[in-house]
Amino acid sequence: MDVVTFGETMVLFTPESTGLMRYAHTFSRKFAGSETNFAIGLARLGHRVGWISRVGDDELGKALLSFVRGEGIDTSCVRFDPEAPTGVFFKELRNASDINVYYYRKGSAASRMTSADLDEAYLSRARFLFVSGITPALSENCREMTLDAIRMAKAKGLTIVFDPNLRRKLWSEEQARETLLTIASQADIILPGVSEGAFLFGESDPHKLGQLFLDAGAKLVVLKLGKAGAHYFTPDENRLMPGFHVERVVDPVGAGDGFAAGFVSGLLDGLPIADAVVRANAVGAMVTMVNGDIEGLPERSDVKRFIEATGE
Ligand code: KDG
Repeated sequence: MDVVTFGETMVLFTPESTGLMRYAHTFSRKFAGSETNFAIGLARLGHRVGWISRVGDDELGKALLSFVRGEGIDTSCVRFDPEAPTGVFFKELRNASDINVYYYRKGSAASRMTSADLDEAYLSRARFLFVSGITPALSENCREMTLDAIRMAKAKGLTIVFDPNLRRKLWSEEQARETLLTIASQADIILPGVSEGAFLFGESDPHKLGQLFLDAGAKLVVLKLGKAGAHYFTPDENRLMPGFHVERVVDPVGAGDGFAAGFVSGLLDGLPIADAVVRANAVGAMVTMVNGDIEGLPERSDVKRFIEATGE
């Protein structure tokens, strides 16, 4: 396996209409969760990914698991939890720049994961562990599990990739800042957005943020700048890689997960960091053109075409 990740995937209901969701009567049912968005992105680019989680022993949990498995993700470490339901969320697309997310996930099956859901032998089969800052926000047991997964993976020599994925609805500012900084100090590679950097360090200048994340412990920081692209920082160099122009953004949710998939895919292929960031920018941009977190994730040939047609 190339990459292992863990976290909650939910059933996603999206109104068929734009505007206020209170007027929506028909919804399409999809599935989404930062870690499986990322995992499916990687699988579509030809990599092998394993996902650790729990879903409810209910109809939607069964559909979700079949779906993720059908996208080529190894789900041998996903368990059905008979005691709790599969999490659900709604995505209200009032318009492409005004999107609200409503969670119905408290006490969900995935929030009941513990360190016992981690299998050391399974983790050690991969080269990278992808950690999202959403999982430690789900519950105290998930927070402990996240820290244990990082400890285990580091001991086995995996590279830890961390996307802070700040979700303010899930925890208090103090809890979020403390835990995300702790994880940042243990990650090898960190993929923050500027607003997450500002939340963590009270600083919005990209150069200063890059240095702050390096000082916190990361060896490589890729700071996401939205449509401007991304700026990477190592102790030896830093470089801004411009973003791709997108004619019409339909749904930006999930772009960060696509970005992470593109970037890790580049590293798995042995690309120089700059080229991996170009792939990340391209995948992130392509995700925004389609409604849904995963529906716009491209295959390898699509990315190549997009970069040639739109790129530098
Ligand atoms: O990055 C997109 C995710 O935020 C979305 O898929 C839902 O995982 C999700 C979450 O917890 O918000």
